[in-house]
Amino acid sequence: MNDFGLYIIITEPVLPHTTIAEICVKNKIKYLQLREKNLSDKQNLELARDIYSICKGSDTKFIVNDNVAIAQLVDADGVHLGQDDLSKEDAEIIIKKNSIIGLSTHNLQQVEIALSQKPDYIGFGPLYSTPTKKIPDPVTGLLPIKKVLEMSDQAKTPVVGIGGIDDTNINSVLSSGIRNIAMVRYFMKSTDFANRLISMKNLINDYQERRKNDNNK
Ligand code: TZP
Ligand code: MG
Repeated sequence: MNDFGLYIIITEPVLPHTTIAEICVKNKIKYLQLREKNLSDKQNLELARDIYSICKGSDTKFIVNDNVAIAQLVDADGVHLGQDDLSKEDAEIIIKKNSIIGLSTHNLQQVEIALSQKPDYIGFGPLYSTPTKKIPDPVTGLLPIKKVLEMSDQAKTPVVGIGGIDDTNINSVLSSGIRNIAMVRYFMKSTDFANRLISMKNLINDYQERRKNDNNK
């Protein structure tokens, strides 16, 4: 299965959106998502165009949150759909063939339904409480992770843990078995994004390497 480590979501960053995108490309972040809920479609379209032009041809795939029309207009690599967005099936009618589609899930029932639709990855959370979502789903905690990973491994679909993750709880999240991680505030509310990104990327990679070595013993 293609686990990828860090997934960066841009929401109200303190740095310019384009700076965030440039740093992600430089550090070969696999997925970069534009998630701006408080901007107009016109503003989102402009941002999406700029970010796409930075990601184009790089290792960083550009994903648009919610808005399938904007994804299609800028030729983005994919879309991320929540429980209240268009279904994967409907989105596929609109967006280009072979687009990456990620689905949000917040409980085991949603995980089962999402996996049956064969997305490219699923998000699961909020693992911890978070003010980033206006109407947050109930906190899942780490207890369901074992089951979520069993289900997603069987479906050969990567899971991205999300919600309230930062430098204080990242080790617990990794210990739960989660291998892909999305964070909004920890990265977006810091002017030190580049350094935070590099240290977090290294921390996750080192952890995965140790786990691989332990499994080979
Ligand atoms: N989906 C579940 S929690 C969340 C989303 C988009 C927000 C995560 O933001 P943060 O700031 O990393 O807690
Ligand atoms: Mg959504």
